[in-house]
Amino acid sequence: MELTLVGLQNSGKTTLVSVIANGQFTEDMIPTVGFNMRKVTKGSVVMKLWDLGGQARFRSMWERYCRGVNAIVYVVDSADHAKLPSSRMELHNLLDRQLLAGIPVLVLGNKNDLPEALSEDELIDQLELKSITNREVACYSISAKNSVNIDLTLQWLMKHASSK
Ligand SMILES: Nc1nc2c(ncn2[C@@H]2O[C@H](COP(=O)(O)OP(=O)(O)OP(=O)(O)O)[C@@H](O)[C@H]2O)c(=O)[nH]1
Ligand SMILES: [Mg+2]
Repeated sequence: MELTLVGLQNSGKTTLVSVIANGQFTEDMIPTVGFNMRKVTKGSVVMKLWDLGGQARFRSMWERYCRGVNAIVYVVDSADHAKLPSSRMELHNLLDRQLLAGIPVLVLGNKNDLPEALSEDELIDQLELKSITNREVACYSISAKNSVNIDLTLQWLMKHASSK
């Protein structure tokens, strides 16, 4: 199974990969330059995770690394209200690409341990997820830091492992 993680810088993509891989949370993270690839085995499934840089200068690569994957994981910092409009714009921009048609998307509102974090329903609203009707979309509120809803996330991903 191949997955690509995208989303704005500082949303917690690399942190999430490391939590999925070995349960480790680190406060001091280095922004991803370009991309990282990590293979993680869960049960009988080998997941190939493409973890892309979220800074503006790397966003033009997102489409290329999303082509042909089983699912796109779009990570949002649900406590960073100021960045939500640009997060919404980048998400819809990406999903408008013809070559990515039909690929399921899992939107993760990360950092739900922070008091100002938006709920799932608020994220669905703010990111206009209801307007995406040409593919499967799910949205979970998670905390990579406290390992909240990581099991739910993995379940969703496993469900899409064999759907390609
Ligand atoms: N409070 C809180 N902080 C988190 C959580 N997940 C990640 N962080 C912090 O958010 C910061 C950014 O995390 P990264 O994983 O580097 O973010 P990224 O999305 O990979 O960023 P780029 O590689 O630049 O795109 C780090 O300081 C993490 O410790 C979380 O669930 N809760
Ligand atoms: Mg990163």
